[in-house]
Amino acid sequence: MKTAFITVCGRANVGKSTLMNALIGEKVSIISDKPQTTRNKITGIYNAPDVQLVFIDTPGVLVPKNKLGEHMLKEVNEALDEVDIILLVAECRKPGMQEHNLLERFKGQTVILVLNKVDKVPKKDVAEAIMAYSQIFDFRSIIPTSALRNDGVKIVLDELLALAEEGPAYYPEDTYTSQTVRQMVSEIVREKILRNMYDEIPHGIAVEPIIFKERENKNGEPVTDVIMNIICERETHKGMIIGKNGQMLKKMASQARQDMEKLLDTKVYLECHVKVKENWRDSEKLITELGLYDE
Ligand SMILES: Nc1nc2c(ncn2[C@@H]2O[C@H](COP(=O)(O)OP(=O)(O)OP(=O)(O)O)[C@@H](O)[C@H]2O)c(=O)[nH]1
Ligand SMILES: [Mg+2]
Repeated sequence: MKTAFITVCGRANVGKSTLMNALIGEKVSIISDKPQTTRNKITGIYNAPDVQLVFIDTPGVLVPKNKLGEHMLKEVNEALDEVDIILLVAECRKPGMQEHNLLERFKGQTVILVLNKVDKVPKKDVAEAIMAYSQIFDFRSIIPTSALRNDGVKIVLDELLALAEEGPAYYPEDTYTSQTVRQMVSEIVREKILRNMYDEIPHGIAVEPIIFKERENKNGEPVTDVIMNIICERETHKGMIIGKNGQMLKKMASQARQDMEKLLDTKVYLECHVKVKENWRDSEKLITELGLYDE
């Protein structure tokens, strides 16, 4: 068996989660166009005969503005400990402060630089970025990709497979994530809020699973009952999330339900309740109560 532990890191919104999902071929991490979509270390597992690659997707590196931000940074730091290979994901431009700081810390480690979103820039920008990065760090390789269009992803995968070393499989060969179903279902709801809400609202959301239960309906078919609390930071945010006549919440819940039905392969009854917990992002007690970082 050949294996490798790979941490996917970089600044917020560069496409780390999109890349990991594309590498694995499954939707493991949620994705949105808002920075700070990923809040936890998320393990994604690539399995093929005699090889297992264990990826850890991480929150975008940021200067913490609150207790939640501190937890997110801690997740990045933990994911960078005892890892075999680092995938540094960046956009096709010259390295900025975040990238310089990370590379300073990666000295002597095996780092593959993924220059993502090549579909958005002229070729000359890609070439300039490659030049600029290769002058500041000895990368194992530099690979331009469009994770969104699945361009270059196979090259990254082949490079990782070539670097995998003899070792035991860490996860059963039929799993593609170590997240629990409850976690995945909560993340689906958060993704829909991130995609439909703007400004400060999406950043101040947490999703708390209240009930998650499989049963059979009267025709003997499997159904899953899911009840979620959507936590937001202000009464005004609550109003926007629910929307006029409840339309916004209904729309987001319907999008979430469809994803859950695909994930669980059962019919899903989803109920979402919106609650206000003022400034929960700055309260260690509320973050703990919400179970966002209990391990
Ligand atoms: N044009 C283009 N957009 C991309 C590409 N890869 C990702 N995106 C988009 O970039 C946005 C951010 O993608 P994510 O995968 O959530 O980024 P991330 O780095 O995981 O972000 P955080 O978790 O917030 O740190 C989404 O809107 C993606 O659809 C790409 O190759 N090309
Ligand atoms: Mg992410």
